[in-house]
Amino acid sequence: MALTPGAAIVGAAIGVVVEQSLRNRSVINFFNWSESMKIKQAKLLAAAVATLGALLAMPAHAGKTLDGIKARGQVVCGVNTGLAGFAAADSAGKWSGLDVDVCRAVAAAVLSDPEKVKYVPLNAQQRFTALQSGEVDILPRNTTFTLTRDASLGLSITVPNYYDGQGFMVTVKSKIKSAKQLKGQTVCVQSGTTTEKNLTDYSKANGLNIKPVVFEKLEAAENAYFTGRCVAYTTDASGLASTRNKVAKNPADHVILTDLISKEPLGPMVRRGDDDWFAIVKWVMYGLLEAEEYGVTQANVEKMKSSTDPVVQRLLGGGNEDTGKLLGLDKEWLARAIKATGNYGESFERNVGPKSPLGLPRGVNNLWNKGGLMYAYPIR
Ligand SMILES: N[C@@H](CCC(=O)N[C@@H](CS)C(=O)NCC(=O)O)C(=O)O
Repeated sequence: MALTPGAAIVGAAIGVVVEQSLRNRSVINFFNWSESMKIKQAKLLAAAVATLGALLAMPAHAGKTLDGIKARGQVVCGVNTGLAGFAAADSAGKWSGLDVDVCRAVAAAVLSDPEKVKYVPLNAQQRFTALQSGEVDILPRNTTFTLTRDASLGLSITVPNYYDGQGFMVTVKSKIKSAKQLKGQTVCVQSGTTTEKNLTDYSKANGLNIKPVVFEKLEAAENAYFTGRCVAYTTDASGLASTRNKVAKNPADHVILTDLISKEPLGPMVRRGDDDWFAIVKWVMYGLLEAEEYGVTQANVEKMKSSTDPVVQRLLGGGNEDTGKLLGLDKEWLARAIKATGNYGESFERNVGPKSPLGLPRGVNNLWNKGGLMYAYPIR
């Protein structure tokens, strides 16, 4: 049944309203039936309408996104315009990064090929419209999960792939050591971000009278800071590390303050209303975390297929249980994703970890059993 989510909600609502009306004595008295008949018929009618409501409320176009992906042979992935470590293209046009790995892993799971991804670079303002309109299938673009974004954009938040917080970068020369020392100062910030809102909140809450200098484009905000237009530049701490490393003439001239003024759980979003696609993205993310937890790596995934550990068997499609079937995929969906990007820890180390150019510590992005927040729901 092809129904928009709006129609489904109306259907369910009609069921509830009619059931409640029929429970109301004044409505029943109006028909002047005998008391028992009234109740029996009211119950029957209520049940019928409630069932119709529930039927109407069933997901519209289950699997429509996946059908489209299969038909075109590509996952269309909305990414950053260029944030080294998360999503950036090299001179040959090859994309890499922690967010890019989400696209690659999903493409490996659903199309058996991590290369079958079309990358659409999106700035902060463009990103949600691109997903809402269907221009992209998935949006892994250093995007913070918030209530407003979850509840008002017609989009769904999936699973964080990087827990971050908002920070500030200043010049070493400024001798500023903490965010509170930014009282009355200019701070460069990009519009259409949580960053812009957090900055205003933080300034207000602490009586700092910070003067935001707002730019629509990332390069403009970065350039303004590096040319001395602002005393500080603010964004997610990971973004600051990326900008300092890639854009600063001399990274050692800039310091990222240790103060974080917000929580920024970053992760991919999908369009609301396609539960099957939502589930696939979610479980690919969980699967890569579970692979790390159980020691399945890019290098050993083939060998691990003959593991006798039931958990590993389930991850790699070795035992009798077929998790792929439940997602509309085949048995090896996750084995392919792991082979494409490595498990979550491997992707983290390669793209943003201590030995990468960004040099970010694993910190809260470690697994739950190693003191971090990364906790996969069980693949079973
Ligand atoms: N996590 C924040 C900020 C994300 C964001 O867009 N950050 C900027 C600064 S690092 C960015 O990536 N800009 C790239 C662009 O717009 O092209 C959010 O979701 O609003």
